[in-house]
Order: sequence, then structure tokens, then C-alpha cells
Amino acid sequence: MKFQVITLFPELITAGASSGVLSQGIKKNLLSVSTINPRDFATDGHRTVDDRPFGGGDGMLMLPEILEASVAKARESGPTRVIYLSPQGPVLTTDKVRKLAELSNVTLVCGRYGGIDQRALNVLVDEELSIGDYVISGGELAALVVIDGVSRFLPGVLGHEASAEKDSFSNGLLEHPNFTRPREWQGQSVPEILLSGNHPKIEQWRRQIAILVTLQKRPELLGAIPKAEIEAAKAFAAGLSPGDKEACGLGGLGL
Ligand code: 4F9
Repeated sequence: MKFQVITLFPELITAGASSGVLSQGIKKNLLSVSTINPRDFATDGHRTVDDRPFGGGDGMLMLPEILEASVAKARESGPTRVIYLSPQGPVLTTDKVRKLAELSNVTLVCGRYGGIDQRALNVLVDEELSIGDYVISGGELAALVVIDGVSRFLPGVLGHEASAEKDSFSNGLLEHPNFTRPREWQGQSVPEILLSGNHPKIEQWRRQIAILVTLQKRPELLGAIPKAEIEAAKAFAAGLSPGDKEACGLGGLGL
């Protein structure tokens, strides 16, 4: 998968892509991250890329011709989906991340300052995407969030033991809690079942616990889980020992 990022701050993108899962994926040729600097398409001696908004107001707006040339550069590599990172777009979800992972070439447009001339967005951008209901100083960190989240779903990017399919949201639930050594720490014990070696039982237990964690922390996510399964998890919670309940962080359920 090829990611191209149109940005006046390419060093932010290269820094974000130069460690961890992303750099591993790049090294394995499973993805690439390149930048296109709109500054390179300025035509005057001052390398101007923006101008003041008609009608007045704060900030400077990227000139339409500058974004046009930047997107044209991105299209030189072949057909590409052009996405503008903006708080006005629909908010990114796991479903959307999975769908983006099916594309082979994505161009992420980052605004800075006051944004971009609306006419350029109308003509050049396929879709807008937000990473949440807040404003950040530019689209670069949002672009990195998209690249990171999508790359986790590209086959081979995560090691075989780690799988994006086990993470929170993949099955519509938050992930179950996890424990390592020591078996007892500050008066809290690792739930006994996890030491049993009975993997079908452990998977069943983890599913119930995941439902309860979701019920406690993000009940609005449970819409897609059958009512009967939620009721069964509540009954299961009633049978949990106080120690397991505490260790799993389920104290807030009042069950
Ligand atoms: C982009 C905020 C995506 C949220 C871009 C300022 C942004 C953003 N999601 N804020 N520029």
C-alpha cells in the first residue's frame, strides 16, 4: 500500500513513519510513506503557498493552484484516493480503517494555518476524514493516525502472534484485560482460569469479560451484540469471585 502525504511539514510525517510498526512494514515492503511538499510548486521567489481569506478572518489559506499541482504530482504514481484530514469529515472508525486497507494508493492532504481554498477541496478531494471532534494544529498528526491504523490491517505488518483482529473494536467489543508475571502483585492475583491451559475455556471467559469491560466503559458500543449474550455475561459476572472482578478492573459495574 502506497501512502502519499501532501504536507508543508514533511519531517513530521517521516519522523512518525521512522519507528515501530510503520518502519517495520516499510522495511518489509508492505507499505510506503512518501511526502509531497506544496512549497515545491510555488511559482514566485518567496515560494508563496497561501494567501489571506476574502472577506477577512484569521489565518492564511492554501492557494488552489498549489493544491492542484500537489495532487497532480500524487497522481503521477497512478490512480489514488485523495483524502483531506479535517474535523468536518466523518469520524474514523475500525470499519473505515479496514476499508482503507483494501486500497493500494491513498493520498492524504494536510492543511495548516487557516486551511485550504474551498474550491480546491471541491475539485481535488475525494473525501474528508476526521480523527475526532477536536482541532489540532494541522493534518499531519491525523494523517499519521490514519496511516498507523490502516497499516495494522495490511497482511504481514503485525507479527503473526499479534493480530489486529484481536484488538479492541475488531469484534465490536473492547479487548479483555491481559496479565503477565508475577501471578500475584499488590494483593491482586491473575485470574486462575488463565493459568489452566484450557484454551477453549479461556477464550469463552475472555469473551464474557470483554462484554463486561465494554458494558462498564463504553456501553454504547454494545448495540451490535445480541441482548441474550449481554444478559449471559451479566449472569457470568454474578459468579465471578471478588478477586477476579477486581483484577479485571470490573469494580465499576455494580454487578
Ligand atoms: C483533522 C482534526 C482531522 C481532527 C486538521 C486542524 C483535524 C485537523 N481530525 N485540525 N487541522
